[in-house]
Amino acid sequence: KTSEEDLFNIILKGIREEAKGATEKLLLYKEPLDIVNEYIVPALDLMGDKYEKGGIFLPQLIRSAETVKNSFEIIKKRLRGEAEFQISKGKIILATVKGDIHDIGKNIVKVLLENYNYEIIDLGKDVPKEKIIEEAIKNDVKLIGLSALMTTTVKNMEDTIKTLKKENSNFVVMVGGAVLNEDYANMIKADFYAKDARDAVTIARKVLG
Ligand code: B1M
Repeated sequence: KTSEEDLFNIILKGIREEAKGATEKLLLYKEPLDIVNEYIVPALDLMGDKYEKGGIFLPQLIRSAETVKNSFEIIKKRLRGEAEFQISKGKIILATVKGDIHDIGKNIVKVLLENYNYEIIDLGKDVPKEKIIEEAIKNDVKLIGLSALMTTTVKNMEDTIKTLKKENSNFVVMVGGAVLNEDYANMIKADFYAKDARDAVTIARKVLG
């Protein structure tokens, strides 16, 4: 019976209407971020592989992504419920770079950083470097977090970092996204590489305290 299937299979099959219930059940005994790491990311990785190999088509990938969105609604509520609501520890800009519309990972990072009392200015997805620089200056932001999921858009990430540093060498840039690793992040001159949302919090603490 589908209602008893776990979240992993619900995401694979794209059963949107069962995602919330399955997530609520998991939250009875699992930490919110463990659900992300043990169910959501592996299921999307598998769907991505299948899509790349031609085993599934784009509409199926979209349905899985929508299923994750429903699940994350519940996870987000739980994380927000745990927040301590103290005074902001500082502002951070988050954006998925130009040409890239993948924002599930960025949104997870956002909720976790908010949970640790950072004020997030979320510029969304497909964001041109000009917009990022404008907002960083306007809001007097030191730490800028960029996300990219495709080999083709890492180039835009590199370009954004270059322009940011040229504008103000004190800007600190952290990058993340499944297409990156530590070496690649160094190569494109990012200050920090975050492999997941927990890493992003560690970096924010280093930079902003
Ligand atoms: Co797309 N997609 N997709 N996709 N998609 C990938 C990235 C792909 C690898 C799949 C594949 O073929 N194997 C492939 C890129 C190939 C490449 O670059 N060589 C691909 C493609 C090709 C495309 C389209 C071009 C398909 C098409 O239209 N023909 C298109 C892109 C259009 C565009 O961007 N211009 C497209 C569209 C989509 C959907 C809309 C269906 C959907 C996105 C929905 C959305 O985001 N709103 C989608 C999805 C879901 C994926 C996969 C399957 C999963 C991505 C994801 O959300 N993972 C992906 C394959 C994969 O990654 N294995 C794939 C879960 C998420 C929690 O992980 O984003 O890595 P991630 O975030 C992690 C960490 O990386 C880190 O923390 C997060 C939490 O742990 N992190 C940060 C991320 N950003 C961070 C920022 C930080 C810090 C940490 O600081 C700032």
